[in-house]
Amino acid sequence: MVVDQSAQSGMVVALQANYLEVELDQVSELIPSRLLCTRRMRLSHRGKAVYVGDRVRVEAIDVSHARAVVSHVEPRVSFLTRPPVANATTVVVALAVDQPAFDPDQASRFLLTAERTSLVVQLVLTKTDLLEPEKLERLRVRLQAWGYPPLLVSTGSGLGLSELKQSLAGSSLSVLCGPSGVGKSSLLNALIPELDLRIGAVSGRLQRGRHTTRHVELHRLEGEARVADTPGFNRPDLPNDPRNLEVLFPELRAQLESHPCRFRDCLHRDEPGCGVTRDWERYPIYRRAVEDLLGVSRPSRGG
Ligand SMILES: Nc1nc2c(ncn2[C@@H]2O[C@H](COP(=O)(O)OP(=O)(O)O)[C@@H](O)[C@H]2O)c(=O)[nH]1
Ligand SMILES: [Mg+2]
Ligand SMILES: [Zn+2]
Repeated sequence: MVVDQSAQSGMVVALQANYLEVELDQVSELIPSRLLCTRRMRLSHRGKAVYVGDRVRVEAIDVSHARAVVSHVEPRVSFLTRPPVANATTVVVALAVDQPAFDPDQASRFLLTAERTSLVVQLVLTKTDLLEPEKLERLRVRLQAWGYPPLLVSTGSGLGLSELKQSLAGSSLSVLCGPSGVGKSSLLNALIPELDLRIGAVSGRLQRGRHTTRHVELHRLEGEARVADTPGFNRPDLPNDPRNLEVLFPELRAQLESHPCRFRDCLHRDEPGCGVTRDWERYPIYRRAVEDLLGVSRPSRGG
């Protein structure tokens, strides 16, 4: 075996049982670009976890077996839980125009979770081939009013794929999330042809039970940009304090920026003199989220 003692830097792109798969920053003819790594004892002793997206230093590279040891983890610029991803810069929320039908409540659950990360949130509307142009335009205008000008895409017609690729290329690590069946894997396959992810109503890899835990893998686009296809990320992760909900709705955020509510602790419900308008589509969703956090009981639907 050939051991290269020089240290190299790279990024953890997948976890496999106790191993880390690391892609090296520097491509060379002498060293395989993807290495299966263990952690240096020092790291595992300190209980320092290493996650997908972590920037690491690897040493003791065994060139012939593509093995190495992770000796150091760089500080993270961001960290998402459920599923854990380090250093993400953008959250892409994929929602279908149909099949599954567009559902504003489900859409909002994903968008609120995405907003909770404080990262850039980009909305992508998939399967646009399934909707007539006028209806599609109406949906686009509607989502723009939510504060999310959507990228319209279709792997069927090819619409918007180059724009999506360009948008992803501008962010070093994008996390792709959205309900099952909206076409996330199809999109990644279209953008990265050598990928060949399983397509189906439910994620094939999970179904086969190869990864029973939530599993994330990073895929390289052009250059340094990478994208993660997340199997989960669909349970809303709401703040404990309802006063922190307003920042998660961009349309409310914008309203408060130009016309701040004069009450500092206002929840914008029925407070007399509250300056927030009620004439925006997601106001009822905002209000329900506030009430859920307050533990206000509502009559159950259908009695
Ligand atoms: N009509 C249409 N169907 C699509 C499109 N993209 C994906 N699909 C179909 O939607 C289903 C789910 O796709 P998949 O990529 O597995 O979704 P995922 O669960 O979000 O990864 C598959 O049957 C795909 O063939 C699209 O742009 N248009
Ligand atoms: Mg999938
Ligand atoms: Zn108010």
